[in-house]
Amino acid sequence: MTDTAFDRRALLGRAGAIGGALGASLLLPRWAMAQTDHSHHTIPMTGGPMTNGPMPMNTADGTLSGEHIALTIARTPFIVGRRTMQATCVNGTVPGPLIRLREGQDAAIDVTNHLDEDSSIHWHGLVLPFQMDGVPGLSFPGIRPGETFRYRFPVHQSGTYWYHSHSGGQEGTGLIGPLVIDPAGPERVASDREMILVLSDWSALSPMAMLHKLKVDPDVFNFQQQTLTQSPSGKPMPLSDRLRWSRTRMSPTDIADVTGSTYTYLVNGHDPLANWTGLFRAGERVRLRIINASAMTIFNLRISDLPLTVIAADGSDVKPVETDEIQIGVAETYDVIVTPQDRAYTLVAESIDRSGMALATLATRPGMTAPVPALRKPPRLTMRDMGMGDMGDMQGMSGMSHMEMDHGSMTMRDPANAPGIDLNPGVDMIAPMPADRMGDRGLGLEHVDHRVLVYTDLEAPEPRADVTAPTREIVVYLTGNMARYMWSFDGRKFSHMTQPIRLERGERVRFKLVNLTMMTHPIHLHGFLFDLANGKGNRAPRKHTVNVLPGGYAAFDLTADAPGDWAFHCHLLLHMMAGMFNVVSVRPMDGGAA
Ligand SMILES: [Cu+2]
Repeated sequence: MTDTAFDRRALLGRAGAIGGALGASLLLPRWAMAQTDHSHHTIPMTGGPMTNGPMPMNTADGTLSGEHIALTIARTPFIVGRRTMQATCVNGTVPGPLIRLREGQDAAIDVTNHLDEDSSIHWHGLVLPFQMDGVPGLSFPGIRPGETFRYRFPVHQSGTYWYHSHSGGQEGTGLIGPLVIDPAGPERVASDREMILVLSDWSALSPMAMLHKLKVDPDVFNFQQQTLTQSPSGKPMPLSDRLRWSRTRMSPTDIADVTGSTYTYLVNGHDPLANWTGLFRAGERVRLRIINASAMTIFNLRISDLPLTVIAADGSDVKPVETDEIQIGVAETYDVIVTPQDRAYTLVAESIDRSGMALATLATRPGMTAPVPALRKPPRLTMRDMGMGDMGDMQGMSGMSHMEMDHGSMTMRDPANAPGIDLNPGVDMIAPMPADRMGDRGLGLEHVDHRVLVYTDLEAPEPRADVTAPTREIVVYLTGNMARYMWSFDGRKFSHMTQPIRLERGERVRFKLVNLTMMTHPIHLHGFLFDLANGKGNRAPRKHTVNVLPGGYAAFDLTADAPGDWAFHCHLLLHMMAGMFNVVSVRPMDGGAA
């Protein structure tokens, strides 16, 4: 379907204003619906938007389990607010059905494509043969219209994961769903109930249309942009600062490039007014499986008056750690335990730029609500976010510009600060002094008056023998030009001419991801669970996606034990589409072929 047709549908939906009535008659998968039966162990939900009619399911509650699973990809009407739009979805719902596997089983998943374009499904965070990874043009040809592809893989892990299309912008139009793998033995941390919370962002604009608009005007979705005569603190901005901001061609409020001006933020497919509600009994230990399945939105998640005990990150168990707020990058997952009392709680997932929020309620009875906190003030970039190390923290912005003016020694685009990158118009900024930011709170959470999870809080529950010292370091620069909406690694936009990152099979390498831009990028490597190099030694936590904060770096180690070609990219969909993507190629393959 063309973008034009998509928009016309959206307009018709708005004119019709039939959301409420239609919503009640359509079905969500059981896990995503309001909970009405307290005896049921899995998920909650109240009627909100809906998608289409019932589809064949393996189990009574719509969860798909077992050795053989069938999925169908098709276009389906989807209602957000009062608008009916077309979604690309799995088995008729957005998000798609819960796939629940068990560690140790073999999975055979048939995916049939009923679209009029190619499609695919990638199993995000699963370690499997590369031919089953679901990236068209890399791991397989993709699934043509009308065809069925059988994914077959052994399940060697457990935890909370998800799946999504890796074709065009389909993941941004609804082709997402949760995937949970139960451990072969008991869970490390027991709970009385679980809820799955799929966070996503929804727009009437297709990702391709967004990309086009952003190429024309990078601020098109930014309705919070300050005038450039004001400093980030709201005080009049000295001329020197104004010049510097304009030289870096960036607004200090450019925290997210697609915002609440076009996005509605959803929990389990429900917009904030639908108020998805999860029911529990007072005193229960409730396990929340939180998945950020957004296309473009990093969320700050918190539940007023309820501490969050994080027990897993990206599917892998961590030593339980209590916190109050989590910045969750696109594609990350967290499992947390909460022990709510006999009342209602509001779960808030605020977009990183604070232009909107996804909302849900946890309650002991249907219909209960709790106050919804106001959106907090939009965050401001600090000197540390601009890659000036700690200087900004000590001196503030005016101090910095003083130094710059007095000494002229620190520039924002000195190639000596990023050896090896391709310096071209796609690189508008080179952070001069990127700092290790794995112990830093995410953007905008620096000064909130409660606990915030940072990567250095994460630690494997037990020492691991497979965490050893790397023998080689690979530095990857995250680069971009905001004004032209160009995104790349090392200044090179992905194309068939790009050299892959080559790893020798079996070698142990460190990836150091240096963010030369002023945005947070959630970077994902397919095919591996890597060891976050966060100073925990042999208790390094395993992850598949890492937020790299602006002007800083993050690092992880991995053993190149999975031969094949693996996608490596920013998980902000439009950044990936714009070129922040490369291939990690591990050789030799089995049989010794290089
Ligand atoms: Cu990015």
